[in-house]
Amino acid sequence: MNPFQEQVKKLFENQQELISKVNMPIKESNGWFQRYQNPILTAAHIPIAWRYDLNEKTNPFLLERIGMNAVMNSGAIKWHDKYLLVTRVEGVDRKSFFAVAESPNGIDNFKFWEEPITMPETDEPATNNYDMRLTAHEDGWIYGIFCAERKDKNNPDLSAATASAGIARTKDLKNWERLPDLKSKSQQRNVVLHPEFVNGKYALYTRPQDNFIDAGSGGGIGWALVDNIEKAIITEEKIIDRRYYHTIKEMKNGEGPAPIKTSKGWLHLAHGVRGCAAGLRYVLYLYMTSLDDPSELIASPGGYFMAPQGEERIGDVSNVLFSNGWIADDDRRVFIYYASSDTRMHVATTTIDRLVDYCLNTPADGLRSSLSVEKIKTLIAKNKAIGY
Ligand code: BGC
Ligand code: BMA
Repeated sequence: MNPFQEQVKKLFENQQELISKVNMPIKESNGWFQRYQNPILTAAHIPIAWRYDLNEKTNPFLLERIGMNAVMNSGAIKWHDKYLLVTRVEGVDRKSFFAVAESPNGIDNFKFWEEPITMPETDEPATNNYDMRLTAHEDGWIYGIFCAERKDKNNPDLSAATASAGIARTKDLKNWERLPDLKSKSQQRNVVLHPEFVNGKYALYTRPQDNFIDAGSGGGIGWALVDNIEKAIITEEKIIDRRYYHTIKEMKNGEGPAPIKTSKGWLHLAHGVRGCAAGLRYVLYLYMTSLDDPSELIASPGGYFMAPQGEERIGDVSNVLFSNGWIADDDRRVFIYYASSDTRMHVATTTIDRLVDYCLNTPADGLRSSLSVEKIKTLIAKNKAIGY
């Protein structure tokens, strides 16, 4: 082996060591979920062959030719007994694309498939595609709905952009059929397909917004029924999970992954955003809707479920947790896949029963300091009555 080949061998060995690292749970005290020691995917997990020209003649210095920046906001699905993420990979050129990574246990040993996804374009190609939500729909297709971002041609500001929902479907996660983007009167970034038909129609969770960044007068997470997914148009949209002043979702909120069906209702994971002196703070929260009408809110536990902690707080866009993927397993375990600070992917595990209990028994946000105190006093009295 010559020195070049030695160096190549080392690259592969180091990566193999990283990928095969066992991920151990960290003790959490609140019982809601379990965090794990290591991120499950980072830029360093991206295959060597996507980044390096491994030919000594054309790359004598063994330079990385295509730099990668981050692996984040990933859709998730259990597929042929494997835990699959459709990740958002971001290159050093700030372009995101989708790539599947697979794990045998959902917690570690995540490995990318051979090539990133080739996502067909529409007649008006997007500049950037990101944050795919996967839905195994009862019509037999797996849908991926994602944000397709384009330059706003009607606005001379160089940064002005538009966000619309790109829609694609697949049967094998390799070959994707692109459908027309969702037509909606407002911009849309966080659109998620409900897994079942509702009144014979496709149902979408939406997030109407005034412009590219601001949710503005868009009151929260929306709901819309669509006749034809191959030509999806929103004609009527109603708000099902509102934003409120001085809460974790004051500024924006958005549906995370497709909801999980439980005997007590649909379980939803979402993100909430508030503004502060340090910029926007993104946290994750839960809510539940009715089985009879998935657009009817039945539980709204107050505050956040997960917030950035320790090194999760730091990254390209600091102070952000974002999740667009979770898997409910046959044994009622739930794998929550979340990204921290637009940089890396993590997993947290819990169970359906814990999440439902959390939703139904965590007091709602009273929206005033004095009501927060009342909630605590009620709990103290309850504990006192049994001797604590
Ligand atoms: C970025 C997203 C971000 C959005 C709004 C996009 O250009 O790629 O990560 O959520 O802007 O800030
Ligand atoms: C958004 C999301 C994510 C991202 C977050 C923080 O609006 O759609 O892509 O994680 O901002 O930058």
